[in-house]
This record gives sequence, structure tokens and C-alpha cells, in this order.
Amino acid sequence: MRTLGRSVLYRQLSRITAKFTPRTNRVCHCFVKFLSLSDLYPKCFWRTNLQVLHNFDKWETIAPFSAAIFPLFVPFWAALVPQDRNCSTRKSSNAKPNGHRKGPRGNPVKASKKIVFFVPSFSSIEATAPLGILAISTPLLNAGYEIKIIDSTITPNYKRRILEEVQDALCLGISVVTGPMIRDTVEVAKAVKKWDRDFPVILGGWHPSLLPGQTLEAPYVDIVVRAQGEDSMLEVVQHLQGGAELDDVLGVGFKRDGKLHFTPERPLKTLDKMPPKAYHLADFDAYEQVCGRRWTMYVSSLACPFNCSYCTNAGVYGRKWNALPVEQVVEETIDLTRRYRLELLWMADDNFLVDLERALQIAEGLIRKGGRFKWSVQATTNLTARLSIEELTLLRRSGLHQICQGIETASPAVMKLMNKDFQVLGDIYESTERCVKAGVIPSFNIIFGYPGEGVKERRETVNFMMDICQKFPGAEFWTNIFTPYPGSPIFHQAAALGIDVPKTLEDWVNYFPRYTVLPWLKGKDHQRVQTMRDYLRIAFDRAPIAANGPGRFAKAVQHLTAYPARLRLNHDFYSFPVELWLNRQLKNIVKLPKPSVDAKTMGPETASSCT
Ligand code: B12
Ligand code: SF4
Repeated sequence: MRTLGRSVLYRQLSRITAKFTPRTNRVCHCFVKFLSLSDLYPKCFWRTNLQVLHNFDKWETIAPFSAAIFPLFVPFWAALVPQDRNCSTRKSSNAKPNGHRKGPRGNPVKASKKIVFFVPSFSSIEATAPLGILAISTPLLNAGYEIKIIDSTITPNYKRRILEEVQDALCLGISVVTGPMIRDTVEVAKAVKKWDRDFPVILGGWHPSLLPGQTLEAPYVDIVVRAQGEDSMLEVVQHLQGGAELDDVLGVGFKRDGKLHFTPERPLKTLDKMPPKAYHLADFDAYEQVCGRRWTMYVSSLACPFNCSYCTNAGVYGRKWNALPVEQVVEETIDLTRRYRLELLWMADDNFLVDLERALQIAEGLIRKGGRFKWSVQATTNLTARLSIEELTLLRRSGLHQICQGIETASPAVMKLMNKDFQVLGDIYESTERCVKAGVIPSFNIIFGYPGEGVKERRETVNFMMDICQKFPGAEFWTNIFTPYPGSPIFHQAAALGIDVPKTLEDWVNYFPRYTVLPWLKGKDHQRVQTMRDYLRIAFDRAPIAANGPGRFAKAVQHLTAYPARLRLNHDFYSFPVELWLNRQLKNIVKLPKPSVDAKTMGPETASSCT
């Protein structure tokens, strides 16, 4: 019998023998192992027989006797279950055995009400609860399902834990973003399929939403859920349980007769129509241990009215900005932070300041109701620039401590190419000054290597960064290398730009903006930009969410190296990077926590996807 058959067998066997004494249990296991290794009978045979045995409650009494005579009855039993002869240990069939429920490939699945979710680790120690999974869990819980979440960020033996948890579950759901998260996803999905190839594996989140076809092509993926998953996931599991086909579930893809099928898109729902997220499922103590800070994300508004050419947002949310009512945001955030003793809320809104009035009312509400937590938002530079010093002070009083803004470039030419001409550099200076005065950290993101960015344009950006940081101490910058994400407007040009676009789900593992190598930014040029980014990292202070960052000693040395780093950046000189070497040595002495998926193990040379 194949490994697959054996695993099904053991699963059934453990259920039957759960109530036995350990000794009888061991004897039964050895006996069945012996028979199964002899490869005498197909999987379906074992499954049917064991199901019969499962319903027999005097098993304990007759076990030793039946063990002895069991082989004699085997052929007769087999004859009694002719309908199951259709199934094979080698290839799944679409025949629906009488009385059995049907999985995505037409195979029988269990009637369990347990759903297992896997969250592959983000390449970051900014660890907290996975909002996507908490969002889709609420409708499932309301419908009586049991949820088990395994997040590899906080679960050391996550693969083993998943294999244990799926034993009595209906399906496994995985949440995936393009990039290193796919590595754990593939590993886990393959392991589950090795255990039982008929066990349904469902992928949802940004990557499957943007590339549903390619994701579903992977042999270890049965179903993909596109975009918002709250309603789709509930319908999928209900269909799996009822043995129904998924054709009438909107927004999903599935396999039938070896072919991929996709249902029409599910219309997007506005945020106020969505149920609250099941935060109570999150193990905040465990996240705090990894991250050093007790925090979570909260979504108060959805989508963004802009359409920057490198961004995937419009591809999923279609620029239809919508938001929760002010009172709901105030009540929920205060309740959330009190209930779970959280010190920080990170608004995962794509552009929090679209409705300025609303933002100010939230601040007033938090002050009035006694909110005692820090919060931070993401917003475009032009919308941040609308805030007066009084308004920023009000926001600060309510706990707002940081506004993250995607400048991405300070070159007007590249800004145009990025479809970001709503951004005015002069305004950024003024709003940064006001932020710093009001005590709100202005935090900026930069993308290097955008198509059309040459040495001159890159220099414009670095000069701008240096200027801002020197004029307004406290302002911070985070940099990345351009990575064309599927679903973004620029992605259509990727092939024409010479980018070798990944062809399979697994190929996307190394797609990561910290290391991307581009046809126009490779070899020595790429190395130079990476070294420059390293100097930008140590030249000015920045505060990551994770408090488990460098200790005081490491920070002191960083301050010592900051001055030479700024000199280098001002003069565009990066040879003999001794300060970086010093920093690295320090990191080896002062051990920092590491995420379980560490993209830093990928050198640029392995980031083949964009070369
Ligand atoms: C918070 C966040 C982060 C945090 C995550 C913190 C944490 N511990 O979770 C941090 C800062 C670490 C982060 C890092 C990165 N991020 Co990010 N991040 C986000 C952000 C702003 C919010 C995500 C969120 O929680 N949303 C709220 C929940 C409710 O929505 P959701 O996750 O989309 O889930 C819904 C559906 O997708 C679906 N769903 C989700 N999972 C599942 C699973 C199943 C089984 C099913 C059925 C459905 C389903 O149902 C949910 C409810 O409707 C999004 C932008 C956005 N608007 O979503 C970007 C976003 C996800 N990030 C993105 C990127 C690119 C990155 C980075 C590469 C950035 C970088 N420069 O390093 C890294 C990737 C790191 C990695 N994974 O390897 C892109 C992803 C694009 C893509 N193609 O995948 C996004 C979309 C931003 C953008 N517009 O481009 N990110
Ligand atoms: S990058 Fe930011 S501003 Fe631009 S479309 Fe995406 S979310 Fe909106």
C-alpha cells in the first residue's frame, strides 16, 4: 500500500483505538501496519472497513480475537463494498461513492466542522495577528465551525502541528502574499498532500487573488479564493461538507477532471458590511514574545483612490475607497486595546487620510472616550500635507504617533512614470516640519530602481532624503528595490522590460523587494545600490514596530557610524564599507531575534525572478 493509503488508514485507526488501553492500541497499530505494508488491499478498502469498525462499540472486547481472524474476512468484506472499488490508491477518481461526501476532486471528505488555517511567516519580526484569517474566521465561527490557526511566526514546529491538526479537520486554508511566504506555503501544502492527497487545500490572500490560474495549477492546491474571503470561504466549506460542486460559489477557482474552473468575481463588499474580525483567536502573548511589543493591526477603511503604477491595490479593490463609521472605529479600537492590553494599533488602511473630517473625528472620539494607545497610519504625501499644525496636534493628542507615506521617488520624471504626479515635493517639506513640531513621526518609503530611474534620478532621491533627515531630525526613511507585482499596472510591461516573470507558484518565493535584481540594475550597480541602502539604514535613526531590535550597545555604535555614513551618502562614495562591516560584527555579538522565514538568507544572486 502507498504512503498515502497508510496515512488514511492510520488516521482512521487512531480514531477507532483512541478509547483503547495503550497496549491494545499498540497491538492494533502493529497489526494494521503489517497488513498495510503487504500492499494487499487498496486504500478505499481500508477506509470502508475501518469506518465499519469505527461504528462498532464492543471493539475493545473483541479486538484480540478479531485481529487473529481479520485477514480471513478480508476478501468477503471487499466483495461487500463493490462501490468503493472505483477508487484507487494511485489516482483520484471523480466517481462519487454512494453516501460519501465529495471533495474538490470528487473524492470523499470527512464531515468534520474543524477548519485549519496556516499563516506562513512574514519576513519580519513585526509579528502580530493575521488579519485576513481573523476576518474570514468570523462567519465560519458564526456558522458553528471550529477554527485552528497555526502561524509559523509563533509556532516553532508548525509543519508537525499542522499535520496533527488536519487529522480530524475538513480542510486547510492558507493565506499568501507574493514572496517568501510562498516557501512555507508550498512546504506545508506538499506535506499535507503527501499525507492525504484528497485533503482539500485552499489558498487565499493577495497572491492567489492576483494570480488565481497559476496558483491553482500547483498540484498541491485544490481551491483558490479571490479577493475578499469572508463569504467565499464560508460557502466553500459548506459546499465541501455537503458534497456539492463549487460552481455556484462566486470568486473561487477549483479543479474538476484535471481542469481548472473559475467562477465569476464576487462583488466587493464595503467594510461596514463586513463582520468584525475574530481577534479573540489571536495569541497576543506569543506575538509579543517574538516582536517585543504588544500590538495589532486594524482596518478602518479600504482601498485607495489613486492608482500608482507599481501598486496592486486598484487591481483588487478597484479604487473604491470606503470606510467604517467614526463611532465604530473609536469603540472598536478602544475595546480592542483594552481587552488585549495592546500598546499600539497599526491602521492597515491603504490611505487613512482620504476623508480628513473623518480622521479628525476619530481623533476627537478617542480623546473623549479616553483611548490610551499609540496608533499609526499610512497616507499619501498630498493628503498628509493638508493637515494643519493644529490638526496634527489633535491627532497626536489622540495617540497618533506616526504617518507612513509612500514618496517612493523625489525625481519629478520618475514620479510621473509612477503615476504619482499628485505628489508635490515642496509640500512634503512643509508637512514634515509640521509633523515633527506636533510630535508625529513622518515616515517615508522609497523605491529604487524603477524603470526610467537612472543615476541622476536616484541621486535626486538620495539628496532629498538626506536633506529632509538633516533638516527635520525624527523623519525616517525605509527603502526597497522596485519589484513588479502581478496586478499592478506596470506588471503588463514586465516581460517587455526584460524581467523573467515567474511561471509557477514556487518560482515566486524569491520575489522580494529587498533583494530584487533587475535587468537594468544588476551586478556592480545592484551591489552599489544595496550598499547605499545599508548606509541609509545606519545614517539616521528609525523606529521599527518590533521592540526586539538592537540593544543600547548596538544603538550606540550605530550612532558612531551614523556620521561617516552621512558623509558617504553626501559624497556618493561607498567603497571599503568598514562601518557596515562593524555593524554586521555587532549584530553577530548582540543576537537579534529572527523571523522563521528570513529573506536575508537569500542573496541577490538567488533572486533570479527579476534578473
Ligand atoms: C499589514 C501589511 C503588511 C505587514 C504584515 C504584518 C502582519 N504581521 O500581518 C508587513 C509590514 C509585515 C508587510 C510586509 C510586506 N508586505 Co504587506 N501589507 C500589509 C497590508 C497593508 C494589510 C494586510 C492586511 O492585513 N489587510 C487586512 C485583511 C483583512 O485583508 P487581507 O489580508 O487582504 O485578507 C482578505 C483577503 O485577502 C482574503 N484572504 C486572506 N487570506 C486568506 C486565506 C484564505 C484561506 C482565504 C479563503 C481568504 C483569504 O480574505 C481576507 C478578508 O477579506 C496590505 C495592503 C492591504 N490593503 O491589504 C499590504 C500588502 C499585503 N503587502 C504587500 C507587500 C508587497 C509586502 C512586502 C513585500 C513589502 C516589503 N517591501 O517588504 C512585505 C512582504 C513580506 C512577506 N510576507 O514576505 C502587498 C502584497 C502584494 C502581493 N502581490 O501579494 C500588499 C497588498 C500592499 C500593496 N498594495 O501592494 N505587509
Ligand atoms: S501606492 Fe499607495 S497611494 Fe498609490 S495606489 Fe497604492 S495605496 Fe494608493
